[in-house]
Amino acid sequence: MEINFIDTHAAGEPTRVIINPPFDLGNGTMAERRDRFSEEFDHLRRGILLEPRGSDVLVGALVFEPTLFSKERGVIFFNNAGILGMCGHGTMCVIQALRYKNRINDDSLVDLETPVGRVTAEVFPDNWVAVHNVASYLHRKGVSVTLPGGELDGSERLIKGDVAYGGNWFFLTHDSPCPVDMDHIRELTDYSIQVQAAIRESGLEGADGGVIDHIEICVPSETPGVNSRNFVLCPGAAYDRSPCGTGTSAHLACLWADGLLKEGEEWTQESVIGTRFVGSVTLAANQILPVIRGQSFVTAEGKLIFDESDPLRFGI
Ligand code: PYC
Repeated sequence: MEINFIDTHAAGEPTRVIINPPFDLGNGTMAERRDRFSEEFDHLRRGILLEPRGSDVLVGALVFEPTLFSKERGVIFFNNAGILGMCGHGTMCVIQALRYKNRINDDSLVDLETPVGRVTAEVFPDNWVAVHNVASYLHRKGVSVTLPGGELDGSERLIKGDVAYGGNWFFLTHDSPCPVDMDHIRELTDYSIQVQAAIRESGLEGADGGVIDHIEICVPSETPGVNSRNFVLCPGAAYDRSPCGTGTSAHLACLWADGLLKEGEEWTQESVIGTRFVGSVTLAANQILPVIRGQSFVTAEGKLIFDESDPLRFGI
């Protein structure tokens, strides 16, 4: 089996884009195709992304071009651990891959059906894309989770944060054990994994039992003109190199709920590697609709080869 791919990144976070995947997920909605992908083709999710062909950092996107059966363009995002609801940087990457293949033009609006709802991408020159994300909201404010005792003094640590939705479920905290920068990636990752585990053990959930599987640490930025810097741990323990589109959406929803952001006001969110997205919110029918703007680039094009005699063809 062979699968054509286009590799891309947005603000440093990579996405492997597969346009019209050569395996049959049926003609249903993206939610139905997502379920079929995870039930019947999980070996391909692993094979597409994981080592030795890829790495834990890669996000994948299956893009379904309109057909006689479905007029909508659809997309399913996934990562090293499973399926993602939405993916903001991934949407920018999908748009860049479609643009590279001459399937869309600058200055157009592209609707995408995702398993969690419709998003629209506004395409601008110079590789810029604005993602009009799904409705985002603060679900629970000021929740505490307890981290186990540390090696030094054995005392437990209480971490306070908000639970918010931005297309995925986030626990957002301003409580960082160290500076949010590249020199502290290991510490930030270990800490966020502990927070993830504490959330799981506490039974804390998003609305309708949503799994809170992304941890976002937000601190003020020291860069002039930038509002905030974040570190985002994704399910699967890789950290987001970008400021995370869905994480920025969840953050904007919290800021709006706290009266710290007005409709239309711009918020510049910086990632742990120093790349940026610019976000804002609009309000419609009492819902917060985030718009996240960023740049993405194509880095490679090729075909994945699944050699039947390769025992590791479906990943490590
Ligand atoms: O940009 O929304 C995002 C995202 C989710 C996981 C990795 N990136």
